[in-house]
Amino acid sequence: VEASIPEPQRAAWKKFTPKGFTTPEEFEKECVRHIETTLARSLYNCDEFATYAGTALAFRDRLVLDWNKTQQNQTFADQKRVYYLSLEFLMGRALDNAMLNVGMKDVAAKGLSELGFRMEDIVSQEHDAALGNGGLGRLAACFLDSLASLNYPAWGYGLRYRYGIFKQEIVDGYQVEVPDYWLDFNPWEFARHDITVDIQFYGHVSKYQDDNGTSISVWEGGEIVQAVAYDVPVPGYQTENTNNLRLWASKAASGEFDFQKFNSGEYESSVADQQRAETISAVLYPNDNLERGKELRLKQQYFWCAASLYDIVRRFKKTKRSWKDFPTQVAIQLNDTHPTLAIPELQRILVDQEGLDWEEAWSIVSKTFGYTNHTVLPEALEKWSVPLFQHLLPRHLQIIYDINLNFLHYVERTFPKDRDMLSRVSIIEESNPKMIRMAFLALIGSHKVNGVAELHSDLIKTTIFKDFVKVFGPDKFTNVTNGITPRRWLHQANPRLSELIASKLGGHEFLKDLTLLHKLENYVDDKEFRKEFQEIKYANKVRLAKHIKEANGVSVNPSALFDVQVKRIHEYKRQQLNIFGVIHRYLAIKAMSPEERKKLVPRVSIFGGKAAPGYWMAKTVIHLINQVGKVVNNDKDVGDALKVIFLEDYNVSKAEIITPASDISEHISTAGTEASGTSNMKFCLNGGLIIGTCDGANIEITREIGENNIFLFGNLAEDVEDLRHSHLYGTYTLDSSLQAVFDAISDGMFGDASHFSALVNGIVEHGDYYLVSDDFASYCKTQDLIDEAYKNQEEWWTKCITTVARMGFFSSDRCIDEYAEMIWNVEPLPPKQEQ
Ligand code: GL7
Repeated sequence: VEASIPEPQRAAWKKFTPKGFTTPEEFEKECVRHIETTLARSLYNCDEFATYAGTALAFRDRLVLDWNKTQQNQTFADQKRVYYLSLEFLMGRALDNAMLNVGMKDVAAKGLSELGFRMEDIVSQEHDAALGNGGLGRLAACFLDSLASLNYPAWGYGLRYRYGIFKQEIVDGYQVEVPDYWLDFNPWEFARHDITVDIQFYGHVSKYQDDNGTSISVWEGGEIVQAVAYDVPVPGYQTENTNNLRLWASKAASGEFDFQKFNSGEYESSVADQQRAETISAVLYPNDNLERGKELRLKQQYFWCAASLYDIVRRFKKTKRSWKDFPTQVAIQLNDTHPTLAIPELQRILVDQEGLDWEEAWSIVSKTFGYTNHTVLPEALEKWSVPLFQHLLPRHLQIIYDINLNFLHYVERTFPKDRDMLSRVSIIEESNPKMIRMAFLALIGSHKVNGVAELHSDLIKTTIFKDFVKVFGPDKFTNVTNGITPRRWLHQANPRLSELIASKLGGHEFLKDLTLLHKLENYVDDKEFRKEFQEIKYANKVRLAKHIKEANGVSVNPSALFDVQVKRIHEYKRQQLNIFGVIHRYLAIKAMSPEERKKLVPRVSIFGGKAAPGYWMAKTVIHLINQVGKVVNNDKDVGDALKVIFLEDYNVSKAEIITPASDISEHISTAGTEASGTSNMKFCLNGGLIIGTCDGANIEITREIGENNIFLFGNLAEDVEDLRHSHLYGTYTLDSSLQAVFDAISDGMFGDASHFSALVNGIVEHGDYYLVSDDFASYCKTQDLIDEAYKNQEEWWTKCITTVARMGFFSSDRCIDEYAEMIWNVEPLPPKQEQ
């Protein structure tokens, strides 16, 4: 390809390709140029936002150059690529990350200060890219960072929502949702108006005979919506490698604008059709661990899968290889079941459009996909009704039926005696209406299925996929324990700690190989190091206290023990257990003499997280936390001994402030419910300890850091079933201190008790599904142990430092290498050296 361009042209191009800046002066020049010419602003109306924009555009120029080279390099190398399909990418802010990855933050900071601005103020102007709900979406973002940093040829595919996850406001103690329109100014995306795909919906299937007399199915009629590509560069850390995240936006297809209507004066309704097409990618569904079976959601899924598959197939076809090479050139990872439609879609492309026979096509399809399961919660498992499917995607329904038929024939032959097996493993659930079980389709159409922590990967094999282990054998199932990127969650969020570590380890190499952290164990007893470590934690707490003062108007003491639970609000995550514990503590304080109170370890209980807008119980929990805060924070008897804070609108950029400031964080889900959790890893990496149940990745964290460095409590996953049973059918008495908490609530101590009756009754009368009462005593006892441990400051800091030193395993780099080796079979592609 290169040779086809004449030398003089190449030389001219090379001569004029921008080189990018390296000094503060060069950065300033680029920044000012963008402010003046791209934004049409000047010295006299240049505020912090304009300066953010100028800075972002200057760095974008730099990323784009690397990105162009990377894409060209990947095309020429013609090796296997990974495609990560995810409906959510919770990216957060991009500028700080770009500056650090390129290694030019200091240069920019110097330049900015010469222009009269502080780096911190500029960085905080950026709007979070919040195209995700919680852990699942953030994991996808960490994976992109690792894929780029490790030089894997990889693309992310997602949807370009016009509205990301809603903004949360707290009004009178209640959550109010405000739309997150985030695209006013987004310098990080490139609209590719030339890269479009027509996506079909509805219609019917007709059968025809081709020239050889074989029957072919043709999907006809219905409507067409256009997918337009928006590309986002994803820079790697200290590498030129810059990958692509392609997000699809929906638009009315070009032929779709109804000129008939237009000419007959129905201009408005013609525009309305246009808008209807655009609603497909308009909004992120705000549910975490819950599926609601809405038609528009299914439309989103197909729209995105079909556009991505078309794109992937188009790229493959350019290589002129034969179809059997497809699985050796293409690995597609399904982030949960949301992209499962990609499986029947690829089968449809191969059979209906490319003319392969069914068996050959299926052998290609089922070697291409890998499926990651992220939850065993029954309410989160996707099922779509057959009538809805029939209406929206008639051809795909036929294909799914055929996949199922072939599969069931195989099962029948293999297990002729187990007559119930067929209905248990069928993709179609024989309910009314019939339902398509997406997890089964994903599993059957993939060559590997993985869970996200050891316990979770074991659980899927004994619960939801038990029969499939018999059918396919255990080797189809594997585990990849989640991880986090140390670039964002240590280097960016906690720069002082990152520098301290670098000063002891002889550089920042640990940010690329996190296992190097183990060398910090040599400094556990080093006085200077300990002092510095403590000072950093204190400074981070001061920063959070400042934020709390600004946001909540409450003064908190930075020397108090900061106890943090920030994550989506969900009954299984048990924020209710935490707030009941806080009430218990409050009652205890009230019963003490002033002398006794003085001996207490002062505590700040910090909560944050969004409730799904339709999740009433979760909203009640938020309300209770705020009501408790109102009472406790204004009680003169309590003073510094206890403060209760609910931080509004928890998101990635707030997490970057909160995580480094925690002393103890709570990961207290009912055992067996949290697939992994990833914020647990972030807190430990930042030198905070955790209180947790034996659930998800807490178990592996314990194994790595040692039992002495974590506060575990509560029942085990294996006991949950029996405990639930005994609530419903056994004799059972409520723990007396929990009873006292409930009495305080029903006495109206925190306002109108009727507001909270469902929360209490769920435990007292309706079986306590999440086993709050079973774990309450053990939880409170463990909180007391934490107070005791905190009093022994020397030992406390030893635990914190040891924890950091032992967190090397939880880098998302390790995850990505595991996926690459066990599932994708792809190799890194280092950037080409400049000649
Ligand atoms: C989740 C799990 O709940 C969470 O434990 C896990 O860490 C995360 C990433 O694997 O995936 N599953 C899920 O449906 N959501 C999650 O965050 C929304």
